[in-house]
Amino acid sequence: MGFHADICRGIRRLAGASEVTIISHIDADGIASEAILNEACSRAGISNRSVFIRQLEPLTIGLVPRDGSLKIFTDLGAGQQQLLAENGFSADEVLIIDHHVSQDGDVPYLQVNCLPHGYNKISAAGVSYFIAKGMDANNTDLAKVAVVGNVGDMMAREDLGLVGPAREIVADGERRGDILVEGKNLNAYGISTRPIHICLAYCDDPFIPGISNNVQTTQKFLENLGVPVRDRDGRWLVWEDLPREARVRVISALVEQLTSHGETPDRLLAETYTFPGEIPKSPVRNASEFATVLNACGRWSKPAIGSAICRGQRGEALRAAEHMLANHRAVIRDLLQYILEKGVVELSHLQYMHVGSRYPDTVVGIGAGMALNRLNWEKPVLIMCDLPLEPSVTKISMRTNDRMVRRGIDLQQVLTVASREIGGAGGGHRIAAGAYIPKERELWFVNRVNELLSEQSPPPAPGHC
Ligand SMILES: [Mn+2]
Repeated sequence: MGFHADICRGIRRLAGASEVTIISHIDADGIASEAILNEACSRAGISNRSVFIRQLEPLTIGLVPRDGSLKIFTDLGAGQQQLLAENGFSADEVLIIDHHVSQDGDVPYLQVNCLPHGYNKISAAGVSYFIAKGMDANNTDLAKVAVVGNVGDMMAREDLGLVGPAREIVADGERRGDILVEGKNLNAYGISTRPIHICLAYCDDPFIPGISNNVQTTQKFLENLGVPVRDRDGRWLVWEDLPREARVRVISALVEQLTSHGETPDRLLAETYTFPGEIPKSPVRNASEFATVLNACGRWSKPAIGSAICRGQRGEALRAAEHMLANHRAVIRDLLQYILEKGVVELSHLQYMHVGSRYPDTVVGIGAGMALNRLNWEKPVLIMCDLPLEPSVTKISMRTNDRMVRRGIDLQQVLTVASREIGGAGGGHRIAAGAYIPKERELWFVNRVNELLSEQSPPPAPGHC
């Protein structure tokens, strides 16, 4: 059966329901998926309600209502089918819309999942979008939200733009005028909201020698190029403000900066998705910044606000989200500082540390990713943290980068294998993954992960140090 046939079956199941419960994940992709399905159901006159959960596991399954509604699990569920079966959910009351690795259980649930069909560059919001579009062709106004979910789940990262079936979503949004697609724009976060020198200095993919992590030098670099960093009223300019000619000048200089340091400029440019319907400099003006807004809502336990923003609410909802975003950034800055100051323990193929219960477990992975940019990028970072509600469990967050993934590192695999060996559970993606393990096995676990990483690493090339 093809992906398209699965989508059609999902549409039939959904369109036949009179009442729906959407169970979704609290990250950007989960919130975007929920918003798309929520909107599609509401427009079709299907009564629906939503439940957001951090992870589908024995502790949270009780949040899924036992009623006559069709339970749509989105951005989760594929890997937890046995859990659903064990909890007595029947095949005809469940629809799974996911993009994670699927694990069959005792009950054959209807699943719309791109992954078994070989599409690993579409997120749950993308799959949800195809269902919504199939229900009603007018739902293509949700393409923008689907792109946000895909970008939030790093689907555009490796190829510097969305690829495969996700191109259809981009094209739908572009055709409607909802998405401005720029093929070769600066591959940096914050092109709509951050002062240009900050935007460039925070760029870590690619790492630009002399620019990355160097705000003051970057401001001088721009001034030397004759590129203004402030407008006539003294306000900081953002990348989006720059005329094309000035952008070209900056990019040429950055290419030179990279090549003169023996680095390739391959990752300097990427396709970007800007939303012309949003106010310039708004935090929802482009896909990657919009995704951060959703992540902030999820991580501060207000996913419904993120969903409302996806469904078009602004005003109070956006103000609340901006407040969470500011909070989110302050905590992450603090966490990053803590990791760098306290220092990681280095093993042969891994660097790790334990942050205890100082930070909410939902931001630890982001901190790990940011810390990696300041640490030895060849060794994946593993951060452990306590879970206040579950003292016997330790949460693990791991991050690596594209270069290591290209060399064969797969964090999803090492965490799945190592946690399974001690009765824990792990999952995620090659570049970013997480796990829950018994607290008393922490030391054993980091050594086992180190060992598994060493098996994935090719022997060092001659002359490599
Ligand atoms: Mn996802």
